[in-house]
Amino acid sequence: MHTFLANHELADIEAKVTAGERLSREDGIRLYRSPDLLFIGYLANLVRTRKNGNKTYFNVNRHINHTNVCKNLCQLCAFGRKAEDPGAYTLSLDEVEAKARECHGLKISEIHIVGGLNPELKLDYYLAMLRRVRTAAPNAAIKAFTAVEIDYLATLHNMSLTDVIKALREAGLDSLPGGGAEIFAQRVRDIICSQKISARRWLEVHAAAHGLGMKTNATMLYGHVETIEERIDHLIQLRLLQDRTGGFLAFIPLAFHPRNTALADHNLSLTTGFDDLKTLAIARLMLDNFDHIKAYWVMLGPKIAQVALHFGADDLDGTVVEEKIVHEAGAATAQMMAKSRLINLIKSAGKEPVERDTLYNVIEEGF
Ligand code: V47
Repeated sequence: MHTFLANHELADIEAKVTAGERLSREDGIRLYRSPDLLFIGYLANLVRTRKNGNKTYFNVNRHINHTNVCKNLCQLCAFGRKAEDPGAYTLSLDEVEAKARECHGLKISEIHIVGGLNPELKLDYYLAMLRRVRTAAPNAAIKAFTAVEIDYLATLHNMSLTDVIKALREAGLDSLPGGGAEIFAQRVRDIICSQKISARRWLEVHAAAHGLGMKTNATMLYGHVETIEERIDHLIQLRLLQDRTGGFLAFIPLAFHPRNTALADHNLSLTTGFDDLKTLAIARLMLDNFDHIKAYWVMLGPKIAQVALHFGADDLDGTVVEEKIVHEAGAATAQMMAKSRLINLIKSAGKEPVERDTLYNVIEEGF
């Protein structure tokens, strides 16, 4: 058997990875405690290559954030506003439709819609929005509404999660994005998002979507007050749900940006490149039943996102267009990336760019 270093402190984990065996909670914690980033990256790259070869997926997408008015106002978030605050906004259906219409000419294959929990907006607004976007951009899949928004609608209208998701799907919804998961440990949620739904409810929403055959994504917000153990426990809970349903498409680690949030004075700094790459790599190793690990350049910066393609990530998201959530929290990245630049980042990392749709069907390759 080929080994990187036979007497390495992580040699037993390497043996498990090469044999395709599942890593334990303890293995995950040991990986985090090890400073040997290159070794961890090497292991993650083995798995990445086994699952996706040399391909790196990307999609041509755009974001629409229909409102920043939110009743939760999570401590981690710089985007949400009270209705009466300066800068609070809610897009009219005409405005949302106009943004979707722009996508048609731009060959955008996915529209990512999320917003705050605005008490003025009821299910009829969401259904009308989906119908209008579907008509305005018939070739784009609609990935919309985090588990937090789905729960909000179900509670507001006293409906089951399944009935809400069914109604949204009939109006045009294709999949759910992975936001709102944060860190599942309640200790952490009490500090960073005390008003948000519990971990259990987040997982219930995704299970309900999967039960209807709808695919979803999963995220983890890291780099604030969580411990390494809480990160690994988060990954293990996702892995358990994926064992049950198989409904997750991709996992996206989200690097916390403290500026303009209520956590800004907790003495938190931006995540380091070292932690970003280690987290991506450990996610790739722990989430053995996820096909895709996404590097989100908006939060990582394009340079770390590119290097991440050798540390377990096989997907580089995306053209994006008009990202607001992390830019309100001080992200220094641009608000969009041209398709040609994404392709260049992937090719110059020695990987093969593959343009994909929401479900990872190939739209174009051989760039
Ligand atoms: O839910 C909020 C996070 C998420 C901050 O599914 C913050 O394909 C960092 O979920 N610093 C929204 N992060 C983004 C998201 C996402 C992004 C790209 C692709 C997909 C996908 C999903 O961003 C929120 C929250 O977890 N967030 N505030 C902040 N200050």
